[in-house]
Amino acid sequence: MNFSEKYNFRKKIVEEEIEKIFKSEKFESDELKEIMEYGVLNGGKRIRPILFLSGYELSGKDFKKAVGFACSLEFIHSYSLIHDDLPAMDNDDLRRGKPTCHVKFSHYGAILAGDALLNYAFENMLANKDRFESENLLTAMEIIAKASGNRGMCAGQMDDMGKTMENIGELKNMYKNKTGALLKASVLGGYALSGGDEKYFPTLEKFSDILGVLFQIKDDILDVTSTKEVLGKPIFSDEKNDKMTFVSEYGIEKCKEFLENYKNEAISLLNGLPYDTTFLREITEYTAERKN
Ligand code: GRG
Repeated sequence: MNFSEKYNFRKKIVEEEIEKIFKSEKFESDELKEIMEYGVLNGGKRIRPILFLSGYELSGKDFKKAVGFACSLEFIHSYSLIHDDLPAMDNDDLRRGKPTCHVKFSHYGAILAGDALLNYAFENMLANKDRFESENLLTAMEIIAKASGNRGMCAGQMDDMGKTMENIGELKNMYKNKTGALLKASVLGGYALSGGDEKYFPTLEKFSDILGVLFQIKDDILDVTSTKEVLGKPIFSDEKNDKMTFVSEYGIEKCKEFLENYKNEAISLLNGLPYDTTFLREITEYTAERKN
């Protein structure tokens, strides 16, 4: 299989699993279920669960065993997007080419669906408890819990919403938390769930930190070079919101240079691991070259 076949194979399996979860789960409120399902199953690259599975299979395990658990990363990511789109935050009407949850349903529905998805993510991780060593499961959950809250994504979102970035160091730190933390937790969480050798954690951490920066620089570039149709959301949103970005600070050409350098640095870290890192290398390349 070439890279896109491998990627799409995993994407399809993850999406089928999410659909299965929504079908089999008992929901107290059909209205809430509808909004949660819409928020998760309306497209998306599914890069976090796919990264999680790549971390899981790094030490030679079969990724299929971890698919159920991996869906939790998409639940957390989807909650963050639903809340990010709200009028109190980025106030976006379009996500993945479709009306955002609060536009299609209601503000309270979008808030509650986000809350429910975050909680359900952890319920779903625990639903997998008999399939994995308890210690590995707890370590993976700890990594993901820390990355999602005040030590990671929420802290980054808080800074993005309320703080004027004074310099590139502050911008990088905000991105490291807002976007990078969950991407990093996806790789490390998957590796931890597989019981991978702790010795290689620091290298994987460095790798996924760089992957997060890479992802964000590309996001900043796409915001000014892509189209609404391809991105599925408005372009020039950072400029509109008067936000400092890598592109506003350095310009597109310099950012493309950064992408190349970070990509090479990430790949050389992967080359230092005693595993088959082909797929993670390909994901890194895809992150730098993606169109949406
Ligand atoms: C509301 C707590 C809270 C956090 C929101 C992730 C986030 C924090 C906001 C999203 C804002 C944004 C556009 C960030 C840039 C990077 C990013 C996370 C893009 C969206 O993720 P993709 O590209 O989206 O993986 P798909 O649609 O493919 O799932």
